[in-house]
Amino acid sequence: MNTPAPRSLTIIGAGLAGALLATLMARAGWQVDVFEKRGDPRVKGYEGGRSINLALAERGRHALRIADADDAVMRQAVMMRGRMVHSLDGRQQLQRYGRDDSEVIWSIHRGDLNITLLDLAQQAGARLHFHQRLESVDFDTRHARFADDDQGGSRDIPFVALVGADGAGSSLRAAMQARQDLGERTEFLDHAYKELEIPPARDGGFIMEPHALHIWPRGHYMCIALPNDERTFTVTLFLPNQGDPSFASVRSGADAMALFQRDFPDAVPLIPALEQDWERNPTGVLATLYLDRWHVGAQAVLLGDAAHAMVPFHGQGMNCAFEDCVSLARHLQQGEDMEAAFAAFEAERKPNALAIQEMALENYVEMRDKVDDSTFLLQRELELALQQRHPGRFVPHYTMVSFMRIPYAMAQHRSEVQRHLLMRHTRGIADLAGIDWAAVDADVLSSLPVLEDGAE
Ligand code: FAD
Ligand code: 8R5
Repeated sequence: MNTPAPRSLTIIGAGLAGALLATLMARAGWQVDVFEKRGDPRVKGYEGGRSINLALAERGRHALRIADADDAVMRQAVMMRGRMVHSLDGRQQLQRYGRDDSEVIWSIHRGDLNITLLDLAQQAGARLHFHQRLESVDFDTRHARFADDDQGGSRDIPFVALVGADGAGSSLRAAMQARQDLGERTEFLDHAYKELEIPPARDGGFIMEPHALHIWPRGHYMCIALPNDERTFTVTLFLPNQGDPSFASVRSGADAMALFQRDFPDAVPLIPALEQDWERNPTGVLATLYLDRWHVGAQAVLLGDAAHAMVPFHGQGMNCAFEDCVSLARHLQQGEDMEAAFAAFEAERKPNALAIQEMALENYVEMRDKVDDSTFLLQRELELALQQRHPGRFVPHYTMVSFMRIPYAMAQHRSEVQRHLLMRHTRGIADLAGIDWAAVDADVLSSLPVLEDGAE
């Protein structure tokens, strides 16, 4: 094979970010090759993890719109209007995420989404190579070695520049780290998760409210459930690794059943294969990955989970990865040389990735411990009232993260200011009637400038 031309990219990983970036760059006239260790999901059926649904929010949708993928993806999406909070006594209460049905998140099928994006990438002219696992990189001769886990054997492929879209366990990251210290650090959360399934009702419909993200908050742990378009729900139990209850104390399917009967009794009749699911499905680990550097010269750059894997509690991992793709594609097309484009991309995205990583960790405490707490609910009421009194100025935290495209770091900073304001003005007060509105309004006006959305 000849040395590839410039304006050429070799993308590692045909997952969510790899497939989207391939589409964007091939459309811009670049020569794009994508190497994926798994088989083509369009041929054999999806081999990915069993977790089939993901929450898509505005940041992700915006990126899909740029790639003309939004319509195809949204055809199978299930609207989630808010949190359906399940109390221990079985009561359910919907807490809306936004003002109306224009501010909602969407549950989408990971396999279908991946297939849609792969089709688009191919139509745009990207070449997709399956069963090609990146094994090693020779940065001096600019060759990457790929192993074929299906047929056996391996081959060396020349490259101009590599993009690591190969997920949290990135092989490209390991190869880059061997070449230059990336300052890699992984922080494991002392909690893990297990997935279980709720099948459709006897009549074939949804057995619970479909248009919500269900949460069973229980203090130090929680269950959630997201709807699938095939009328099932995927339930995820998040539990500490140590203590009681924990993955150390709940070991067998029978232990899990006992835990559910005690703490999630309304969910028990909905999960007929609870014990089998528990024993069959692997326990998932949760971690945050921090890097000081995302690129090595003009030769390689990381994005998505490979650069900044995060805990799932804000439902933003994919959304953030899609924003990365749009950003990298923009910098590459601006005509800068490859190294300048990688550096500008990293400078733009790294602070924002860090911000959503931190907010994701914080949202675990909110979901598992606060959503049924009266202080939190009063602060939430005040938040909504202030949104109405000061449109564009006081914007709720969840709205900035999920329904806007302002940089995550800006959302984080404003949320911090707002959180303190909400705490100050609700202290010792039982309901909104006790609020000193003049004082709150003055505080809002002095501490929160009007917010411009990050529309491009
Ligand atoms: P991936 O989608 O993981 O893709 C990586 C690809 O690289 C894979 O196809 C893999 O096979 C391939 N690969 C790996 N190693 C190699 C190699 N050596 N050579 C070649 N190919 C390789 N995010 C949200 O925004 N909302 C959610 O609701 C949400 N829910 C989630 C639920 C679960 C159970 C999990 C695990 C994650 C969830 N996320 C969610 C996070 C989201 O899945 C990730 O942030 C997103 O997939 C990152 O995209 P990526 O392309 O960087 O990585
Ligand atoms: N990821 C999500 C949210 C925020 C919901 C809220 C939370 C499961 C492994 Cl835990 C979680 C959210 O604040 O009310 N939006 O989308 C997705 C989440 O977990 C996903 C399904 C998950 C990794 C297991």
